[in-house]
Amino acid sequence: MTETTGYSGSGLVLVKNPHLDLMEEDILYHLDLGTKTHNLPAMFGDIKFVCVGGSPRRMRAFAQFMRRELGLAGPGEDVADICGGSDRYAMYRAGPVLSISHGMGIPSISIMLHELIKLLHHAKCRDVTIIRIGTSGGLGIEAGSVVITDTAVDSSFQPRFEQVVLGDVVVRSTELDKGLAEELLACSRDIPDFPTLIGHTMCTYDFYEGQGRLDGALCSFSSEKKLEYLRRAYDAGVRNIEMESTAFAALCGLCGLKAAVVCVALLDRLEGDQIRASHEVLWEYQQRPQRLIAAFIRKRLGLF
Ligand code: R2B
Ligand code: URA
Repeated sequence: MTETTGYSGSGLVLVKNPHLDLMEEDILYHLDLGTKTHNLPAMFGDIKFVCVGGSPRRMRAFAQFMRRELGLAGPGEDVADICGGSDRYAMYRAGPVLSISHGMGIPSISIMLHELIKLLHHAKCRDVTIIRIGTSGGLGIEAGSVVITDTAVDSSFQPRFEQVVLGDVVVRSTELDKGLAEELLACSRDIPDFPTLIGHTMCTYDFYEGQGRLDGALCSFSSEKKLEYLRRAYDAGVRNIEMESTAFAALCGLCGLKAAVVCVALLDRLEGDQIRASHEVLWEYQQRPQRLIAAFIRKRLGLF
């Protein structure tokens, strides 16, 4: 069974679940928010940009950075974790920007996205752009390069996300918004100090065997087989590998959210498996997608 992407002429977020209307209260358990306990339209109704990324610390730093970029940061001011009552995810606000962590892998990002998308729906948000900013392994590209995903593909290089529902496999499209990807690439031209490119992103269920690494606790293939697989991925258009993009693209697409994935490559997987760069270098790499997204948001808000 294949499902198609959702469109909403009103700019509202589409939740495709008839049961939600019948519920008296919706508890967003992992976010520690709810429709009865919180005034979601007042708290979130004016959100226009949602940025998600794996690590709580990085998403906090991003919110602080965005507050400075938007001229909202008072001296010594800190950002508060909106999901402070839950230690699963962290959420921060910077004006019209929401910054949320999603943990590692598809199950973790899926749970967060179900609750985030319902939150945006309950809050009656309109015209929201959602961007995953993350890290990845590069493929045939220089470490530190930033990849804007045109299509998220699975480990067979197919643009699909398979979700098991009641024991059946449901296949979902992983197309992302091409116009948004081009708009982001155009913004990158104003940031010349690192390379940015558009390419396919391969999403896997594992960091080690699933990404063809030779350095996990288990490995049953040779170095030649690994390189043959990674070169096939490169020939199929894959320029980086990470662990959330197919589920992110599928869920956001079905719910009518314009979505993009922007990840920095921490290494070139054709050259090795271990991430050897220093903490300082890695921290600077992780700021690159943030700088690009800040430039994009500032441009969208007319703050050149
Ligand atoms: C990128 O980095 C993490 C693994 O180190 C994973 O969440 C991903 O997609
Ligand atoms: N994240 C991944 O998923 N893979 C890498 O190689 C690096 C970061």
